[in-house]
Amino acid sequence: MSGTALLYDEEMTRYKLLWEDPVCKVEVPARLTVSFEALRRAGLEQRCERVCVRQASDEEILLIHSKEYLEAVKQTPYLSLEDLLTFTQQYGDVYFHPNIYHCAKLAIGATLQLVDSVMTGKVRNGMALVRPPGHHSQRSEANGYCVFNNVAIAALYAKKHYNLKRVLIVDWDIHHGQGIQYCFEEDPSVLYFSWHRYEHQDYWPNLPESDYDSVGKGKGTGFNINVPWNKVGMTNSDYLSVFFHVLLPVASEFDPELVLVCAGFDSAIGDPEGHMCASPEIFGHLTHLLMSLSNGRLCAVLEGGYNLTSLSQSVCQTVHTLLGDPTPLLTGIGSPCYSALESVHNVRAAHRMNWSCFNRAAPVIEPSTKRNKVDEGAGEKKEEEGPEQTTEDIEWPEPLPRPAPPAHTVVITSVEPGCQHLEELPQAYTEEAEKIRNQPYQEMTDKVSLKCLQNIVSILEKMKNKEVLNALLVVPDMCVSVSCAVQHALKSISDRVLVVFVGDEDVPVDTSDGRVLLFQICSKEPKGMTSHYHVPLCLSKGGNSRASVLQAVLGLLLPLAYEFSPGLVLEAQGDSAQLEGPVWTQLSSLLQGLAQGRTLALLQPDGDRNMVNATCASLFGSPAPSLSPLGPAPAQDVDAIEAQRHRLQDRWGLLLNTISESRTESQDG
Ligand code: Q9C
Ligand code: ZN
Repeated sequence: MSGTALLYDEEMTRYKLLWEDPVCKVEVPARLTVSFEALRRAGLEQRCERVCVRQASDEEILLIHSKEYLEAVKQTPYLSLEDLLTFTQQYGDVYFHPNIYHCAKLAIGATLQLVDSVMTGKVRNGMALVRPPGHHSQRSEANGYCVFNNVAIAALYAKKHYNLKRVLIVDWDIHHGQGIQYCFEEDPSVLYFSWHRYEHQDYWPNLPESDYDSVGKGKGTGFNINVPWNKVGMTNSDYLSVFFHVLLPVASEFDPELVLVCAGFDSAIGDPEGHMCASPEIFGHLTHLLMSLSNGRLCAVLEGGYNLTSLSQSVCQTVHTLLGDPTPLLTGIGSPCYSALESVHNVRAAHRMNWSCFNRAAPVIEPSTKRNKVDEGAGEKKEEEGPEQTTEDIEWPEPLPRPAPPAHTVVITSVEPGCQHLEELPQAYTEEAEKIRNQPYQEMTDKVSLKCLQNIVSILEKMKNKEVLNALLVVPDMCVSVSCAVQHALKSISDRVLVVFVGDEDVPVDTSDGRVLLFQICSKEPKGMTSHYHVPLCLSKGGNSRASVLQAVLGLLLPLAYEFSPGLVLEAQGDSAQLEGPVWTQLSSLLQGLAQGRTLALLQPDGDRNMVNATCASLFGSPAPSLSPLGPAPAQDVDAIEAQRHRLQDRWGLLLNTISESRTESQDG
């Protein structure tokens, strides 16, 4: 099952602000037309399955909204301009137009059509480009440009029609979707995650309940996760930090059956509302990371996004990833800023009793970020805001195209005579393979090994030339093969190679010069560990516990890897590897966010045939199967993970998830 749905109807551009209102002037029809046009120009619209948009029924609207409110909105097409203005003024930061009710019904209908397409297996994922947005609207209230709560309705609709028990809503819009929070606060079947510009409650909608300590109520305790941004200017690193250290661990533990994304792009650079600095490419990565959940069932629904350039670029990045195109390179990933780290720390602390992935989290820092606001107010004058135009003048490079190489995945499962192999190699590569074999591995003189090394060199060359995206090789001698692949990759592809090795072997790669980062999941306590580029992680039974491996991958490996920024990922299983197939597949899928998807996977010939098949599927872009039930990670595994974090976090700042006494605000930026 594959395919990406796109939902769009020009009718949703046919309403606009009819009077002067500086608060609403950014919410314009062009938001949709430029996004759609950008998808077209990039050839993305043509690659999606166009699904038609319908109107929502009253019954569907009533899943969330009151009868009285629906009836009131129903009358708006017949109001005079003056009455429309009066009607509008009962609500906050929103406007009505004679055609907005029609558009709002289409926005819900498009969202529900998307849910149907994904849940019936017509497509794997998709995006709905809609206006008006939804996440601020409440049971009996329009708010923040929103009339009906598209995504909240979709969550209940999905539960009702597909009997879902767990739905995850990820709200990456820069505003708090308080409307969604109110809907599901007491509902443990819908996990709502939102990050939002907050500035200690100084930013709209200025609610105390948008802070990190609103964790849900009653049975829903733990199922509402708020990450407040207390400063503007947050970057890709800050966003990734929250994904790795907050959202993804909880989402994996929750194990949703469907992911709905409130895809607002006012959290991107250049947005006049958000004032953040994350690049459009980050949404390609956020999308990729979320596709590791729910067997890839993901519905992205447009919310905000008011800089037309940034918006349309971000929409394209999201759709590229939904279609399976190689992820973009991110540069300059590292430590989150102090304020972001404070938020990460506090939200983990607030949820430490709710999720076992957080059970080691430190308590809320003192003075709390709530009190900072009070202190600031009482103390010296607030920092000068500067003119509003500061982020509107900002410039950023246009995202690069994300072409898919002609061959997605090369698979070579045998080097026996008569079996599949690559075509004849240029003389130079044959010689190089011979040389590598002859250096430390003279004992390996048989033809099979030589052929195998030649295949490795050849495939790496094809990756470099962008003829091949990724590859799987079954190799007779893992250590020689890893060594050969690393040597050739360093020479030919990139000066940074990430090696992820499962097993207890002494991996023969040189991690002394910072060009190779070796992450090793093993079962024996490693000897010395001094290098910041060798990360041996000893887990019980070599990674027998799904929860441990996942915690290590999300909280340790991915932050390290994104900061290291390799040009190639080498993933290999040695003799003693004990990872379960689904865990390995999940790992492999997540790692494809690195190195623009350039992955070389090496497996042993005597290994599990299912492992080969599962690795192939993952490299081809199939969604990884979910890992439930996760269960809690054994204490000694968490000890091992935390020991590595403490050893490495001075060098690799994206590992930080806690404010320690040694790090103070003054060290920031
Ligand atoms: N200067 C959405 O993005 N106005 N709604 C905030 C702060 C309301 C945003 C004013 C912004 C509503 C869907
Ligand atoms: Zn917004």
